[in-house]
Amino acid sequence: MTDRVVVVGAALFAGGRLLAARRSAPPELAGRWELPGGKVEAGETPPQALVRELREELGVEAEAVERIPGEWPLKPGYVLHVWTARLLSGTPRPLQDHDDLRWLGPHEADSVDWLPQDRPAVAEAVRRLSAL
Ligand code: 9L3
Ligand code: MG
Repeated sequence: MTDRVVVVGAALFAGGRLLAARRSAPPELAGRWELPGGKVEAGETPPQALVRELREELGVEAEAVERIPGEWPLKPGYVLHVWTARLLSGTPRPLQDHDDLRWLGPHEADSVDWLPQDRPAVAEAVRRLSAL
């Protein structure tokens, strides 16, 4: 096994819309939009990491629903996995690593400048959103 790090991103759905988060750091990613999330830590499952990251980054309680098939390479040694997620309580606020949030309807998903690695999963998330 390699020591590949899984980064989990959340396609967080609420009210028929998908949450997009604009990164404020690091400088090379600042201003680009992503599915919020972060690295799975030792001893965590990806759904547990997703719950923790959304609590830390957005101040909300959420639960992972299902994985969007596929994985996307990030920087060397890192891969992105994406899970759909349901908002349980709270209103997302950009507490760390983000400086703006937007709830996007299915027809607005292309209105932000997504990180390239997030685009395939965003496209699939929007398909699922449209089918809800
Ligand atoms: N990343 C890409 N797309 C995402 C997320 C959550 C993260 N949807 C990339 C950005 C960083 C790395 O993964 O290079 C680690 O993410 P974080 O822990 O800084 O959020
Ligand atoms: Mg993060």
